[in-house]
Amino acid sequence: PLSANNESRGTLVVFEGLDRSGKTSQCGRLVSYLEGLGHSVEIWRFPDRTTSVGQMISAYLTNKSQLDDHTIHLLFSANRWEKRSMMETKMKAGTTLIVDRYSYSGVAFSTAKGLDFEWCKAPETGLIAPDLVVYLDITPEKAAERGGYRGERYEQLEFQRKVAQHYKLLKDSSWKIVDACQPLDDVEKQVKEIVLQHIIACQKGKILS
Ligand code: DGP
Ligand code: NA
Ligand code: NA
Repeated sequence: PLSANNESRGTLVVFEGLDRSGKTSQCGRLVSYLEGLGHSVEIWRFPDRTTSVGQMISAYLTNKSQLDDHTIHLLFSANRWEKRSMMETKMKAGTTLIVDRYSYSGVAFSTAKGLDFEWCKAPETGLIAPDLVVYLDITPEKAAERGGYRGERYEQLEFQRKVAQHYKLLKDSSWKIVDACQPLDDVEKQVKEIVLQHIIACQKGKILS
């Protein structure tokens, strides 16, 4: 695993939250902001639907295929694993990665279906640990009101309620929770502050060590 003190290592920032919590647009705004400040930064997302594993996931999410709950869980995990070495390469080169969903989605969505917590966590072990997780906190009802559900498999209010409950069990010391019911510009401002502070703290830690 990558050490947090690796000299020129980029920072791994993960965004999590329910569907329609605003992750994708906040990630975009944040990356533009950091680029503007001269940071080396890239936006990533999981699932990455461009790979062959990702295409199987996409077919499942759009209800074009049926898969056993355990099988799709492992495919989501495999999709993160197939990107691991590229993530490591980028981070070692000093690039900060802003990632739209990661292992917490894997565990929250599958445990919401009733799968065992430890079983769900196991295949995530050994992936690069995030330095910071920004959780965009929105009630399932507010998220549904925003509209824009694309009719994908998990985009239903009742299921999103379960996902929200399971996300709450995953919160750890790497998490910063942002109230995503606020106007988008306020969310953006808070996200920028939190992430920039964290990147600067990580860099200071590296210089001092
Ligand atoms: P997105 O492209 O961010 O809208 O994600 C697609 C859907 O897949 C969304 O409902 C969240 C869900 N999802 C993302 N990652 C995982 C995962 O690792 N496991 C499971 N079961 N669902 C996931
Ligand atoms: Na979605
Ligand atoms: Na999204």
